[in-house]
Amino acid sequence: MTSTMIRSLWLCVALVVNASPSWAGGTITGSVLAKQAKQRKNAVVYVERGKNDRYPPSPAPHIDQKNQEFIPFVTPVVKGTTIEFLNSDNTGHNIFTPDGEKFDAGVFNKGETYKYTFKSEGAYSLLCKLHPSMIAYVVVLQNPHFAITSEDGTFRIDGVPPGDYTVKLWHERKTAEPQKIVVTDGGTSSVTFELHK
Ligand SMILES: [Cu+2]
Repeated sequence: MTSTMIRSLWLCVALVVNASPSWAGGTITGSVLAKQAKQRKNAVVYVERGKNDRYPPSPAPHIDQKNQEFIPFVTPVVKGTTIEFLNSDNTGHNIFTPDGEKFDAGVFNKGETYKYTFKSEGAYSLLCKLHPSMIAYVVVLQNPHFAITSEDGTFRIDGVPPGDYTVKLWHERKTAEPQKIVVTDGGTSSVTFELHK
């Protein structure tokens, strides 16, 4: 057997191993409909209750402050997640939230960080006492089956264990009816949310 043949054989073995079914749950996709196109993005679509009672925290999320803006605008996390806040501006910033658990990071400067662990589910607005135009949101959820809608209002949540779920939507200003769906192993379930007041 030549070395080329051996290599080809190995390639075949690798392909067969890769092709074997290894479904890791199903997919939830869909879109958000809104009269104003710009309202379709930055909504959080999420599974209300996952199959477990507890989930590990979301992996090391950061929220930066740059050019007097919080980046990103919306950060969904699993309950119990610690978010690290950064300041990349040459000016000092404050972060506080009047919502839920309420916290106030005081003022911190470029290069300094502040960490906060979100213990209760809910949406928290983030504000800065020094710059009233600054706003962002942290949406604290029970489980990691969530997605943020893109510019065109579409979203995709992969790896959801099979089962019956209620899918909900969070939006800065709008609401939408929760949707019931069934997720199957390897299947794709579609949901459409219509935004209203
Ligand atoms: Cu600020």
